[in-house]
Amino acid sequence: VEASIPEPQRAAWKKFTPKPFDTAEEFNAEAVRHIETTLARSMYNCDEGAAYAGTALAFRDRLVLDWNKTQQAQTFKDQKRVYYLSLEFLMGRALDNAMLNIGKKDVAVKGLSDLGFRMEDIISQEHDAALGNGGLGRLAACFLDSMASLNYPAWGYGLRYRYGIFKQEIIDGYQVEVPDYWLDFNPWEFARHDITVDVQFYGYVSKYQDDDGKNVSFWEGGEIVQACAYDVPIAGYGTSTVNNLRLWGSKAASGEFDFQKFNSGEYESSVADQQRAETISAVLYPNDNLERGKELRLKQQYFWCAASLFDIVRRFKKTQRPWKDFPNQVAIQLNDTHPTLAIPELQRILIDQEGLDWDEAWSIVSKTFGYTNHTVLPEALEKWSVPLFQHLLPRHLQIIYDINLQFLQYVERNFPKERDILSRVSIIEEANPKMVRMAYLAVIGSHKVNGVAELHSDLIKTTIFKDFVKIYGPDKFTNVTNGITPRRWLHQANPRLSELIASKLGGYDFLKDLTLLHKLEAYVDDKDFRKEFQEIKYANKVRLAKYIKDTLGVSVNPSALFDVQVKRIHEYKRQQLNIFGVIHRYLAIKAMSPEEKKKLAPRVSIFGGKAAPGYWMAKTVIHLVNQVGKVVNSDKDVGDLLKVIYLEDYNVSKAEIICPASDISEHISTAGTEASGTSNMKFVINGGLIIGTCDGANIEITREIGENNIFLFGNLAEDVEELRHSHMYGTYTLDPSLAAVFDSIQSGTFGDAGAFTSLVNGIVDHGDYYLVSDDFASYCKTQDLIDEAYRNQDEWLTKAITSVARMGFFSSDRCIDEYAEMIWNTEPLVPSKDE
Ligand code: F55
Repeated sequence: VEASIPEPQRAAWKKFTPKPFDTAEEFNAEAVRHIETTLARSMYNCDEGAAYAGTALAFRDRLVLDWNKTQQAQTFKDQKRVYYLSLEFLMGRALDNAMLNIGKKDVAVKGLSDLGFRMEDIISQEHDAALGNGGLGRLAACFLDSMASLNYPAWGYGLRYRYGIFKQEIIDGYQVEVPDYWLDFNPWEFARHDITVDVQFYGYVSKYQDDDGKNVSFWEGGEIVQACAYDVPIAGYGTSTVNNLRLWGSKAASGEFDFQKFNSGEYESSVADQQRAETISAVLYPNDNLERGKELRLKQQYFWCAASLFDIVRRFKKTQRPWKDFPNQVAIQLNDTHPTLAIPELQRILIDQEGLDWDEAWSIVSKTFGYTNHTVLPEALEKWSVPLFQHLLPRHLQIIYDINLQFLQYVERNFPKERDILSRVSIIEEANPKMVRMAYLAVIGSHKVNGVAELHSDLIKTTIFKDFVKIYGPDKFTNVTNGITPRRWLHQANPRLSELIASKLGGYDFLKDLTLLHKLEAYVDDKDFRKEFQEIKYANKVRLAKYIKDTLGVSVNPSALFDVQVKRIHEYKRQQLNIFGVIHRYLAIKAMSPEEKKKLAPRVSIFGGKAAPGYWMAKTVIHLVNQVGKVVNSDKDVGDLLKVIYLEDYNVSKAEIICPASDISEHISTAGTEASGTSNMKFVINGGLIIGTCDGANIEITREIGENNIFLFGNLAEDVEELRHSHMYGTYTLDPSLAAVFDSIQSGTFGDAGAFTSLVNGIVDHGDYYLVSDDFASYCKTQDLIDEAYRNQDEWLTKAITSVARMGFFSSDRCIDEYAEMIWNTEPLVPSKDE
């Protein structure tokens, strides 16, 4: 590339390349320049918001220079790239991460204090980028961080929602949803108005014969919506690699207005057309683990897949390589089934537009994609009705039918004696209406399918994809256990702990190689280290206690045991089990003598998380937690012994305050339902212990940290089916302690009993699908063990330190290396120093 630019231009360019700031003074010069010129604000008008903007823009300048270099180097080197397709990227705040990755935070801290600002206040000015629901979206964000940090040439592709996940307010104990308009000021995105893709919807398919007499299909008519690229730089830690996250925004194809309509006086309808186009990327669907089959959601999926594929193919075609090289140059990872349309879309491009024949095209397609499954819950498996498909994407439906035909013929040849297998594995479910099973299409169109923790990866092979294991053999299915980025979830969230670790390990190398944490075990008996570790936990709890006081007006004792469950509210995650346990504890305290009370460890039960707006049972759980809090927190008999807190609007930046402040966190899903869980990892790496079921990554966490360091309880996944069956057809006995809890609810202890009947009846009368009653005794007993263990602070501390030391496996860097090796077949591109 360098050589292709004539010498005089190169020299001129080099001469004027901006020189990034180095000192506090140079930082201030940049920040003030941005505030005065970019923002057009004067010093008298410089509040914390403006100081945030100035700081962000100063760091952004440094980031962009490395970004340009990285992208140029990746183009020049032309090796295999990874494309991570995800409808969700739950990024959180960017500034602190940018400062960590670029370096120079110390310089900015000094500079800002000269201007009269505290860095903490400036960082908290930033609005979270909340383009995701929960674990799946946050995993994508951790993966971007790791791919950049490990120098993989990788791009994320997603949607630029105007509204991210709604903001949750708790009003009178109920969840109220408020729109999250987050784009007011976003210094981290670059609108690429020159990078657009026209995306087609509706229309019909025509058939022609080309000059060689070959039948060709062509998708015509319908309407066009334009995709516009917005790029977000993703900086790696300890490297100059800056990757790209490309988010597509939708707008009307003709640009501003339909001028014909505009001129003929149909002004309103031309504005309406434009708004309809912009609706596609307007809002993130707020359901996690539930698919509701809305047309607009399918439009979002196709819009994003078509724009991304066009972009990827355009980039490949610039290299002028033959098509057969495509899978050697491009790896596309599908984050769940949401981007599955990319499979028929690539097949369509190759056959309808590039003129390849079917087999040639399919061989390319099926070598390009990998599919990650995140759930076995039946209600979360995506299905789209055939009539809707036919209407919106007629050509894709044909291609899916053709893929299905080829596949079923193959299955029939290989399993001629199996009667029912064809209907079981068909992409088309023979229901009324017929449905397209997206997970099956994803399996058939990918060369690898992975689950996200060992148990989950085993489960998908024996349940939802059992037949496919028989058809393709077991090697198509693999496991990549989830991980988290230690940069955000250890260093940024818990700077003091990170510093303490660095002081013992001789530097911050562990942030790049988390397995180095094992060296901490040598300090488990070191008095000074233990004291410092404990003080840090306490300080983090004081910080959370202050946050609780400031936001809710409730005083909690930072010496109490902080028991935390923060995650999306879902029946399978069993927040109801937790709150029933809290009520059980409350009833016990009410019955205690003063002597007994003295022996009990004070506890703060902290809940947080959003419920999907249409998920009534989840909203009922939120209501119950708040009602219990109202009663318990003002009960003089209880005092400090128990407080119940509902933290409003749980999100990434709040998680960064909460995770370092827990003693115990709850990961208590019905065994076999939580694919992995990732917050379990965030809590343990911050020196908290876990109460959990044998589910998801809890199992591997136990294996790594040792079973003495985790509080496991409850039935095993292998027994769940039989238990459910016994509820339905056997004699069902409710756990007696749980019955007492229900009595207290139904007698109105926590307000209007009628509000909670559906919650109680689901367990008492409707089969207790999530086994709350079956696990209740075991759960309460384990909570008692926790009380006892917490009384012995010395042993508790040993468990916590030992656990941190053994968490090295759960870095998302390890995940990314596994994906690269097993699925993507890609190598890092190490940036050259001299540039
Ligand atoms: C969002 C939309 C739909 Cl249609 C379906 C699912 C989701 C979603 O948010 N899923 C999700 O967050 N899944 C979680 O993925 C995590 C990362 O792999 C897992 O740790 C977690 O167990 C799983 O529930």
